[in-house]
Amino acid sequence: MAEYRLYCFAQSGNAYRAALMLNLIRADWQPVYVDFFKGGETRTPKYRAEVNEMGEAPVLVHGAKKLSQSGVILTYLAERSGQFKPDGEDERLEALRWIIFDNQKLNGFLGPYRFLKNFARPAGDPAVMAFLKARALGNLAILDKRLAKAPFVLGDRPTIADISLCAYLYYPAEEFGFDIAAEHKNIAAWLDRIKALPGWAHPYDLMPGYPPQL
Ligand SMILES: N[C@@H](CCC(=O)N[C@@H](CS)C(=O)NCC(=O)O)C(=O)O
Repeated sequence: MAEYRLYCFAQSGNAYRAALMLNLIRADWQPVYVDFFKGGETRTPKYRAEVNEMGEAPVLVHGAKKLSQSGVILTYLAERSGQFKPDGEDERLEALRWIIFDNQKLNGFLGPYRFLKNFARPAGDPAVMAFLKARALGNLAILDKRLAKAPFVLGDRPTIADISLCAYLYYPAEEFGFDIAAEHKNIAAWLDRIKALPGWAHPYDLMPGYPPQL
């Protein structure tokens, strides 16, 4: 059995953060497929009792530790590996600030928008979709502006803040109905820089469950 096991599925940008980090740090890891769509696995009493009481993926299992929340998983892996680790108190707090912004405001709106557009049955109500899209675009603009200042979110080198924020941005433009990279030139260049890191892989190649069974 691999050292790390990650409960995940290919369409989950939240899980991609952890999967990408594991690959970038060259960890010995294996995915555990979560049947999110058809089986509704995260909603089952068994999953909530045995895997994650919050009913979410990703979950990282490492020895006796079982961690959820991608920001916690990223922090744990950065501290253990010493890679992509914010340096000192100021950077640690700055990384946390962007990870929380990402969870709540960027992928927090973009993730549900993409879910309702592609995977939910029935698809999202148009008013809800318009709200989520406007919020996501406003927050993408904030990230694009930040990335005009430096190659990575905290400066010259990539950290867990970058790995968190890029989570949904490699999925195909058709899944959003708009091209994030084409419309945000600093984000596009930053995504290319992350993609050039050794160990980078696309979410659909890194995690099981593509194409999805709906
Ligand atoms: N803030 C969490 C979000 C995790 C999350 O919402 N994961 C989705 C899959 S992409 C999920 O399991 N959702 C189940 C639900 O909300 O019921 C993280 O970053 O890990």
